[in-house]
Amino acid sequence: MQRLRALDRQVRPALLQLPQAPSDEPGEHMIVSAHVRDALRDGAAVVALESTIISHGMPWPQNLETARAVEAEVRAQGAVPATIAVLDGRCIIGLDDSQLERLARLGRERVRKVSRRDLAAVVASGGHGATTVSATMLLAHAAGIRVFVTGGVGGVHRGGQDSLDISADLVELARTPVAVVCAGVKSILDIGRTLEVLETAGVTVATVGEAEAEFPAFFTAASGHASPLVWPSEAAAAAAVHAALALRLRSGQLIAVPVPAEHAAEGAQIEASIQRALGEADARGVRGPDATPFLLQRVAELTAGASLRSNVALIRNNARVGARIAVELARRLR
Ligand code: PSU
Ligand code: MN
Repeated sequence: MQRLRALDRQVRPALLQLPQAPSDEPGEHMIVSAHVRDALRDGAAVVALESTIISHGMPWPQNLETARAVEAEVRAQGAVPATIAVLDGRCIIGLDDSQLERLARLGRERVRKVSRRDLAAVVASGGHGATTVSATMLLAHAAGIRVFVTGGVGGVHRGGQDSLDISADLVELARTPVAVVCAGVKSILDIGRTLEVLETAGVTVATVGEAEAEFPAFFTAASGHASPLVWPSEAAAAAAVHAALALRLRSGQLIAVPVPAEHAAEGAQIEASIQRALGEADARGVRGPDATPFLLQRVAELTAGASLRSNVALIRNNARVGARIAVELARRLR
């Protein structure tokens, strides 16, 4: 911490030139809603939120309820939420409530799951897209948003060393300077290999919590993998994001928030369900972009909704912590 503070003092002069405005021009296909634009202009805290979790990650109507609750948590901390999605071929940064409901009702059949590689195609076709962590990060960055809250990020799938099924989220974290606040990586993935790829890609990975904390596995705080860094507070996390911006690192940060003990799902039950879902995916040949939504849905079914309840509580908790980081970062940038 001491060293970080010294670093902060050294780089502070460089911050005077830090652009408040987006580093990449948004372009005609991107609409930044008025309340988000105003907040960014005023240097207020803004938190980006993704939309794949709404269309593909949760069933109706819990998806809409959760999306609204997450936005409310962000507002309660004094930050402005900006849920990001593609509607009618336009990238929208900061859905209003009717757009949020529209996206939630359309669901996975009528909304495409969109990562970076899919973005131009969905815009060109005038269709609807739910942005994954990768596409949400790049759009948030284009709009000038520096903090993004989600549930869990993608990673290296189990067996990824052979299939090379490695989420575009990891590559995006390597090249886009946005801090992604999440509850770690679900054990539907290979957590150890995910951390290795993040290290190779130069992504700062930290957990907000007690010293010696493990990198969390979404439903449980323990993953068996030490967290590369641990921040004792939201302020410390914000200081690291601030230093990375000042250093012009151009890479992102992954900030993990362990599940609060009272919301941890039954570890053993979840693990058994994950094993079964993985077996089913394999047997049915579910691969590629369909793998994550399939596994999440099957785990929710197999745990009779326990994983979904845990999921909702977790994301709200992430939103609270992420918004506090955004508020502290905005204060430092002022
Ligand atoms: N992990 C979760 N919940 C999710 C996702 C991942 O626990 O909703 C979504 C996110 O949008 C993430 C995407 O960016 O799945 C990763 O998909 P893939 O594994 O196909 O890269
Ligand atoms: Mn994949």
